[in-house]
Amino acid sequence: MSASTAYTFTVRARDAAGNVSPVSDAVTATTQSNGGTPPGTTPAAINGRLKVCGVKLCNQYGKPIQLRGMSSHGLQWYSHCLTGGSLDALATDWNSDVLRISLYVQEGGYETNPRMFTDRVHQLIEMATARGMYALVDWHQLTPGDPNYNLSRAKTFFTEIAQRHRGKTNLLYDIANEPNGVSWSRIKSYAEQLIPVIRAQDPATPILIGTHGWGSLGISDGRNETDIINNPVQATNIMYTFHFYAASHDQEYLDALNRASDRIPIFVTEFGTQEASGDGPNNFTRTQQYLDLMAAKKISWVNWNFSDDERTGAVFKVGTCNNNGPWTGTTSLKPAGVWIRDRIRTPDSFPTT
Ligand code: IDC
Repeated sequence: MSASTAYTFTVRARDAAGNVSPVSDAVTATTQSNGGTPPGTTPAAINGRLKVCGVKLCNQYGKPIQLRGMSSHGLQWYSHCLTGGSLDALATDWNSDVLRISLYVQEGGYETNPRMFTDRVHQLIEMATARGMYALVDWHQLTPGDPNYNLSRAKTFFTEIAQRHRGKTNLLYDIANEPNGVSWSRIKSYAEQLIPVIRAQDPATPILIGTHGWGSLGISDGRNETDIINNPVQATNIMYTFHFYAASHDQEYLDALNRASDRIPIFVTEFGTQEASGDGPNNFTRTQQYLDLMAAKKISWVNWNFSDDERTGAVFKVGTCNNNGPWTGTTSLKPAGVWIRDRIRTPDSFPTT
């Protein structure tokens, strides 16, 4: 088709559970061919700018949706797993809606070279965008666990990210991975200092806030979601994050997610099918219970992680990244990778048990 050929096409959006929407919901777009993928057929093009609506995440038409996808490993260690080929596979073989870009702050991450790491995040946002995925920018603070320790770094980083990318409609900002050893009120204070700085650049991108007890809604600290419900962050278009590792976190955590998601907007920005170490045996039965709950409630999720480290939770076999693939299909995948790829690709094949 020539570059000037205009055509009309109709896409039927894949919704939360991966269902193709009824024709009445179909989006009709008229555009010009550029010889590539028709605009309007990718998750980011179909759903457009996201917005928190009540306790859900909604697309540009105000319809609740669920995003599913993968988190990178730490960019300081596994950046080489994020290539044109691997991200093509994530977008078109895995059918992932979202890439979480995991920028560790410590442990050899951002603080050691802010310029280089910020540039790499810019590049990965562009790579996700070119493939029609949402880009979830993860400020992966972890040790120390009090996000206030990195507040001034976070202001610098997010100011530049938000200023550069505010024209895009496919971003999400995760401002504090897994706060730990810190009270909810201190996390809230951090969020209320950082959010206005981001909003000054970018008023529209949803902002995700880590919860106490390593993103457990406080459960790992012997607390619970009422700390947040009774003292919410004073800002709009925000969500709270929940993380779980299915072989370590059982019914008490599942119950907390179930309760809290009726009261506050939740995004599961990280989970594993194995133990909290990201290693050890997979518990797929328990994970499926979480996935069923998240599908029923349209809670978006991101799995840890899209790398080839030696742990069971890294989806690729050791050596895949240095060999530059193969990235598609299942030959390079560990068991957790085979399992989670299926749930991202064809979630409806795994109905509630
Ligand atoms: C792990 C990495 C591992 C790294 C460790 C410390 O897999 O290579 O040495 O972090 O940084 C989390 C964290 C995430 C962890 C992951 C698995 O958000 O950084 O990754 N996990 O332990 N929370 C619960 C589990």
